[in-house]
Amino acid sequence: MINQNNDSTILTLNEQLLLDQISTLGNIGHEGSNKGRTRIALSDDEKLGRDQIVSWMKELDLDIQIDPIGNIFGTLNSNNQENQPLMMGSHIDTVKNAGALDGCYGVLSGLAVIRAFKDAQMLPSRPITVVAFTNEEGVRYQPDMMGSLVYAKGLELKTALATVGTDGTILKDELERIEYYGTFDSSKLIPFKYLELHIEQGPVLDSDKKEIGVVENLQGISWQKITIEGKANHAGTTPTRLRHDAGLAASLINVFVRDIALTTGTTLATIGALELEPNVINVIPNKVTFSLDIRDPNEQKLLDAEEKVKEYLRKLEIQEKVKISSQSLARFKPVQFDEKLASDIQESCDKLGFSNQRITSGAGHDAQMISRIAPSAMIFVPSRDGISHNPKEYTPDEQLIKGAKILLDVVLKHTK
Ligand code: HGY
Ligand code: MN
Ligand code: MN
Repeated sequence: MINQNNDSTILTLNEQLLLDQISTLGNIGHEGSNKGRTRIALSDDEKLGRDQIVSWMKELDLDIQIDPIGNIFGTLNSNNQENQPLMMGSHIDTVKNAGALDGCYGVLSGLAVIRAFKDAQMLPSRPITVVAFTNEEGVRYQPDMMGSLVYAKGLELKTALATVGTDGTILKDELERIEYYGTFDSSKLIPFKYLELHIEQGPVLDSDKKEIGVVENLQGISWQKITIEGKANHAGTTPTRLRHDAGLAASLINVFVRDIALTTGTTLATIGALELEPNVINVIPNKVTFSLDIRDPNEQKLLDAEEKVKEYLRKLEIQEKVKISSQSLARFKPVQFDEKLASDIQESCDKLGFSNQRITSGAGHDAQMISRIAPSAMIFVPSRDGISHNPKEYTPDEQLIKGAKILLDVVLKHTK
């Protein structure tokens, strides 16, 4: 018997199974004690995570497809197969020493929504697809949000496949090695709408004591790799005036970008990865390579910050007698999400009685790429103390369930 009235009071989430799956996936790549888990994109541990997602999709009897960048699509068919799918997604790759929720929560909640349809023996009015996108974090292969960017035609597949990782590996080789170099032509699967449920990863909802964030926009992101070449010399015999100190120059750049952030009050700047050469205690570094992550919700301010950095690098070359080069790794403008879908989310919060507020996403997400090809929006739940990209990332179970209930309610609105 297929119940066609699709009333959310009949559809219920298997809450415990969702929480159990978050914990099971969170154990894959776990490094023990308080080190969290590490599932860098296309690594052996991430393959184990992928295999786990695929097996849970099989349990739900979904139509599973892998595309040539390794995106994993699981689709619940409907009685109107010709309708475009309602899509939910996120990612299961992580940064180093990560929490259990970033990305995984959204993918597993998508599966929980589909499970609610299966448990109630309800066929949606359109297919429902859950996607785990490849390489959202961009830790090993830049840019980040790579799988969703290729899917949204913002990056050529062959360019992505040829990407050289920070470890010297070629992305396509690794995709083949973990057996996720798929053949599915995902350009045929354009979503009707896209929803992504995610932890906020910042402090706003937690400090404002709100249960749900209705994400209306996402800030601009600029990633670059900066290389400084100086001159190695003896730490004990080289007078300061004769130094070509690449390490010093890098430190000055860090202070400079912090000043930009303090001046605008909205720009954020981070040097997250840095390598000194020869990296020994008594040698002035002759080379430093580091990442520079600059973000701002306002495109003009982001452009201004990039311009200021460029000018400062030229000035520093003369001042410190070093050579400085920079290579762009990722550049995404701020994104406005679909207002109709955002108000659907807000309406569901009000109906279910969950406190909520509009919010800007500080983090990058696959939704920002999918918004190029379909109306997209995001639902946030609070991160305790705003902590994320850290094993201490935490959201209470009851909060995770509230987020999944909103996801289910909004999906139902579009699949009746
Ligand atoms: O960098 C980001 O904001 C995302 O986590 N990839
Ligand atoms: Mn994420
Ligand atoms: Mn992340």
